[in-house]
Amino acid sequence: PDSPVTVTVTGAAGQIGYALLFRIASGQLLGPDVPVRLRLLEITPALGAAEGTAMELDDCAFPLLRGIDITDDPNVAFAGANVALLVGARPRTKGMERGDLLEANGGIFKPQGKAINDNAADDIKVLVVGNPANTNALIARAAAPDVPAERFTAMTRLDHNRALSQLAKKTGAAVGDIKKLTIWGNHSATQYPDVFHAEIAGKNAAEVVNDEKWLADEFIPTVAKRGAAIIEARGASSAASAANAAVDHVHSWVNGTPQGDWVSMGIPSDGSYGVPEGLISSYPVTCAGGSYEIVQGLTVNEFSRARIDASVQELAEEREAVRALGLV
Ligand code: NAX
Repeated sequence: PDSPVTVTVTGAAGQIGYALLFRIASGQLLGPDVPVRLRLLEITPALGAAEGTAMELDDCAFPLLRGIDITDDPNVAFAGANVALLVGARPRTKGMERGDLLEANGGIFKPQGKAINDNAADDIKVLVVGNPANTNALIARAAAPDVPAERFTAMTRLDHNRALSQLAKKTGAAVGDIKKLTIWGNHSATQYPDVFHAEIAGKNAAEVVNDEKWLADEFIPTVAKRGAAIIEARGASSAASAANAAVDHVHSWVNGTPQGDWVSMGIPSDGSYGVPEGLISSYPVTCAGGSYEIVQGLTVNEFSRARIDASVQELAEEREAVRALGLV
């Protein structure tokens, strides 16, 4: 196709934006023969920094990059957008209660959802990266009644990739030999990385590991608290790995998942696996033809059930909180 795909990135001047934009422009998001047009949305004081990043993008002379627009107006940013990566968010600062955090992010994701509703292309696909990602996606979705709900997704692919890597380290397997791992629930410390259906070179991963104590006391907390460990080590939060996961998420959604494997995406629940309908919760999904489907029929053991329920409970509480604020 020679007409470019329009990709909008919010928070474009931030650290994830800096790691993300060059990969999109180089063709890694959509494919090596798909031209892209970038739209960068930033708050007014960061427009200069976004301009600087755009200058560097120009200086890469990417053959697929057909233009860059920079704006602080969501209506302009999402006009004709085919893919929207909502990265910019209000971080939790010292002393901030969860209610304050949700309210501040409501002030960002509600107007952006409306701007997507009113301006984006019919095939718009939205990935929310900015935290709290699942509930920010819920807020944006609620503000976009004309867009099919399933187009609003939240990123748990970084958690998925972290879990793959930890499991590979533990078992000595190559990452590429591990399939069918799942992140369930919220992108938060309650998330549940599930290895019970995963396969390592064709063998059941839980059987290969054969160590429930390691799963409960090492694997799950290491994956769930990896973001904090990165901040501790690096003095800044995950950026390149987050950008990489965003590229993976959209690439899978647009170009499909391989036979015999699946990925994790935060998506509006249809009630599958006992998750209340409408919550944006992470599921195992396969992708084909530009859409995704929840992997059905997996047996959920007691170990998994308790952990999925706890994370989903947190999502339900976040939904109650944003309901009380009139955001959904
Ligand atoms: P930065 O603070 O470096 O960048 C955020 C950018 O967003 C800033 O340039 C800011 O000006 C911009 N921004 C703020 N409000 C905006 C608005 N209304 N419209 C447009 N732009 C706006 O943060 P960064 O490290 O890039 O992280 C971005 C978000 O990703 C954070 O919310 C972070 O918590 C979240 N993350 C999510 C992850 C996930 O797995 N879902 C992992 C990585 C990351 O922690």
